[in-house]
Amino acid sequence: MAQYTFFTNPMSRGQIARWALHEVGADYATELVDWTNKPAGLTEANPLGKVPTLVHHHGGDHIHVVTETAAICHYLAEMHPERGLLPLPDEKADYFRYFFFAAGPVEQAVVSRAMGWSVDDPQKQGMLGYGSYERAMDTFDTLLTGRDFVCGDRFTMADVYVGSQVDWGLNFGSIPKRAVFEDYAARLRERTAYKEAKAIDMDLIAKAQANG
Ligand SMILES: N[C@@H](CCC(=O)N[C@@H](CS)C(=O)NCC(=O)O)C(=O)O
Repeated sequence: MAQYTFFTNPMSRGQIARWALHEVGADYATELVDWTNKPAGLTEANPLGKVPTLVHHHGGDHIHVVTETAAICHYLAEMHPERGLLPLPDEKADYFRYFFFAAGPVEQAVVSRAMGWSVDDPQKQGMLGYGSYERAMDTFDTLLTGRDFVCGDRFTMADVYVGSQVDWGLNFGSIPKRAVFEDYAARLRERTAYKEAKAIDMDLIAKAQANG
């Protein structure tokens, strides 16, 4: 049995987790999830029925379930420390700050905008974790300016998640096409693990489209 069972759908945030799996060289088996007929294994592991969901097999019946894409990325870095994707002591502040900023405010700002939700009242904006879409994007821009990666000049697992928000956002027009975002995404697209993971998901998407 593979070390991990990976519930995913190629057209989902599962693409981020697959990239993370390839960054750590994980031994994993993919369980493709049909939205209209979810496998029992998925809903047993994750009652929310969302992908990505990762089941870590420790031998025998002992498993650990990890959900939430950001948590899956960091968990994989923890389980495979030899890959050097965890932050060094001096990098931890940036690592966690950027990781959580991308998983919280950036994600909420982008999704809210996609849903057509906006709040103009400054007082009500104070209750939103991201303030406003414009504030969140300007802050994201400022955070990424002047560095190659989240932790400076060294790639870490935070870049898989933060970078995926940027990569996905540029492809789907949900974040602005600014040089800082485009340059960062270009650096990340050079990663071998990124290319391997995307090739698998693009192939699955092409096959699904060919089958109608
Ligand atoms: N907060 C979750 C969101 C996961 C999520 O919404 N996944 C979507 C696909 S991108 C999904 O599983 N949708 C199917 C459904 O809700 O039934 C994460 O970051 O992993």
